[in-house]
Amino acid sequence: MTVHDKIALTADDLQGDISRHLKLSIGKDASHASLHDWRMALSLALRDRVVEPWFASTRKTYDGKHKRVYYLSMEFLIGRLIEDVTINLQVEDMAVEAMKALGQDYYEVVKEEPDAALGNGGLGRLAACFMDSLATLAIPAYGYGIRYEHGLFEQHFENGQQTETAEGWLAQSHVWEFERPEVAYKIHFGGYVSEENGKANWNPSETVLASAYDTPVVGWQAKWANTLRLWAAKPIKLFDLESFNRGDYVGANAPERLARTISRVLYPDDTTTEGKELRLKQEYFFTSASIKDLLRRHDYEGYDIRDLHDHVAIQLNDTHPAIAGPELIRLLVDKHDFSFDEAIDMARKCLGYTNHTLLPEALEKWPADLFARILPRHYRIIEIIQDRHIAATGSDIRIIEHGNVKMGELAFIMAHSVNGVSALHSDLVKETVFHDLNAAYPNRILNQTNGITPRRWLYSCNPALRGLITDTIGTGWESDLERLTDLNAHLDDASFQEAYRAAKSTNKDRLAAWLQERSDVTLDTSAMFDIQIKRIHEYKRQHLNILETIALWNDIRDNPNGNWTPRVKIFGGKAAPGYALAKSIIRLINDVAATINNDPITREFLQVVYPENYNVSMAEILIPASDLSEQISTAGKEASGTGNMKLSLNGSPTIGTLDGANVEIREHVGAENFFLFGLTAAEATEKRKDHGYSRRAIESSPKLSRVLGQIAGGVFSNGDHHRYSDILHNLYEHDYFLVSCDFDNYFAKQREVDAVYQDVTRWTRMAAANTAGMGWFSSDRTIRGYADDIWGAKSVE
Ligand code: Z16
Repeated sequence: MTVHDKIALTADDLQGDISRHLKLSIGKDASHASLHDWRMALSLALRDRVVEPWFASTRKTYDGKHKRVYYLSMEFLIGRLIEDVTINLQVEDMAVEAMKALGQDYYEVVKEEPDAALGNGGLGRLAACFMDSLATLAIPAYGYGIRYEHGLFEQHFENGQQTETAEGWLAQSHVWEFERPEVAYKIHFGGYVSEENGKANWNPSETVLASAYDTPVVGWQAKWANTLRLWAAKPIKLFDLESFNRGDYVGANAPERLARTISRVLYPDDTTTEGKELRLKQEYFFTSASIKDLLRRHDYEGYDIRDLHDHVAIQLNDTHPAIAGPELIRLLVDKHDFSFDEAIDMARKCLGYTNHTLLPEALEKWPADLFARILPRHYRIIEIIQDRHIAATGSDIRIIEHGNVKMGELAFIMAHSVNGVSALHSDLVKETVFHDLNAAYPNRILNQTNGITPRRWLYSCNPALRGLITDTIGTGWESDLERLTDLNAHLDDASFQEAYRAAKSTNKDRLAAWLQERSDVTLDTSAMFDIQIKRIHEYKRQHLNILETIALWNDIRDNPNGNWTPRVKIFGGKAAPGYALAKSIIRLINDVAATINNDPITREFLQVVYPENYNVSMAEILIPASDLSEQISTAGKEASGTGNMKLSLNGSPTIGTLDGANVEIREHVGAENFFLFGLTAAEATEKRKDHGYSRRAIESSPKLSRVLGQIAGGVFSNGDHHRYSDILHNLYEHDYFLVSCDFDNYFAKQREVDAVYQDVTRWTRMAAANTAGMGWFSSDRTIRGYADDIWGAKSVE
């Protein structure tokens, strides 16, 4: 049976469904329908086809009494959904044909869909890839998160400087979701705890309603579909009639406004936490609703609460939902008569925790007084967890320390399994942040190296390469990505190489056309496209990249008749609105671009472009067109990276450090197909002890000294000597991220890249070897690892 039989679909059916939805669901006549109307109609017609497999999956899970995975995440960075669904249902051709018969261009309609940007970066996108893999592997699962009214802010550049505006994806109706008004839980905050006959009783001062919205997530070839359930905050009382009657019309709306604030907006910081009351409320809001929901389902299915761990695996995506431990214990003790020991034991059997960073500023902690004010019962429960932990292990690690509640320690102690996201990162987790807890709980820490879904990050975003792969090794690789190693037999085959280059060049043309239309920028598509796309952060070192660009510009100017390899340096990424240095780096990149791009001497060799508002949809255009992937973080600081995987899979070799998953990527694609430079994590740690290292490194590098002198001299700032004093001061005086120490090594490695790029055969082989070697990085492999090692969950069938 093909997937089309399974979902009973032909192009004619689809066309009929689209017309019917346009008329009956959208209420529009085809002659008056806008692009937006067509998109709604197409989406609804596609959604219809997801419902059957979705129901069937729910039924099978229920009938087979299968264990369910609950993935709790503050962020799901989904992007657009139409293509996701057409790809997984394998109906792209049909959709194109049906829309054409209706006088519409399918691809124009697809482009009209706004991204669901309910995430900041890697962590949120990982959750979205995991949802795709869970459905593809037919593992019964729910994603639980927040239905933010405003996703990640939109980025604009004004005179090269980032400004932000609110994103508004929900201003139009989101046709992929089903509202579930009957699924709602009261979520409490504040108040005090009293005791009655030895039972704790929480008397909260504030209550909001968590109301469910479900989006089906269908897997490859519609084999299975799971649910993404997002919670929206609503008032328990819609309107304050008393205030209204008094003539206080603003006050009458207060309950509504207050409640909705909780799910109003995604916090835009990726790796710093601020300890804000609203953020804590968001975390408890969605975690509590999710735990109540899974307990209700367990009860509804008639299972004993004492068997919860046989039916439920809860994964905490970072510490954001770490309150799940105390919340589950609270419900078990206060509502189900468990003893504390029994409840702690049960919660631990259900919970797993994934750590995504070692950066100290990212490790969540809450002022104890704030925490105790918002969640008084949980605060008390955390004290009890801490006491039992100390009593059982003799460890002197505390959860509450120096007036703070530390969520990393809480998550660690409450989980039966703690994992890092790359081999190096997991080792460092053991050696650093959780050194002592690792000793107290040996074998609790394990590794699950991140992965990416090949359906979106190859099949869907790169039709040219998809076609070549299938022509070369047949189908099946889409859900068994390690079959890409079959490409290795063709790496030296001239016709394969030519076809591989043709695919890359198609993608570069597509990017060039997109940029021309969007920003009126013209790209030289024969130049190397050198791409760094990710959040802007000091540890990711976009400044290292732009400093190297300036040094290269100097060299070209000094010797304009040299044998230069033309390059286009492409940057993409947002800075957290409050992160001043990251914003300075953005401005510097834009200032350097303005100077260099207008230089007639270097123009044919070097161009810098930075399209604003990088997001998932933009990544889908940039990644397939990339020739060189910049993964240049200070070793020991990038937990994994996942953009590194997407670029390499799409035939873009890496220039990078031994950091995060770069280490494993290099092992899989072969050291000869990876441009390695820079200090190792251990060397970086040593270097920092070497007082005055950055000034010395700058002084011993003529190229770097010259570049910094130019910046200080106002070459890129219209003579303004102070515009970049923050960056310069940082580099000379601290340079914690070792830009100065890695600079010369990076510059030299880039010149090696230039030379190899001129050897077309060698370069093509390298790029194709990257594609062939990356199969292991499918998120299907990652999810199998979690299912086997952490969840004890199985594929159905
Ligand atoms: C995030 O995206 C990551 C870590 C973190 O603490 C918070 C956020 Cl929002 C990233 C890591 O920086 C990255 O290395 C990793 O690949 C990604 O999480 C997924 O694990």
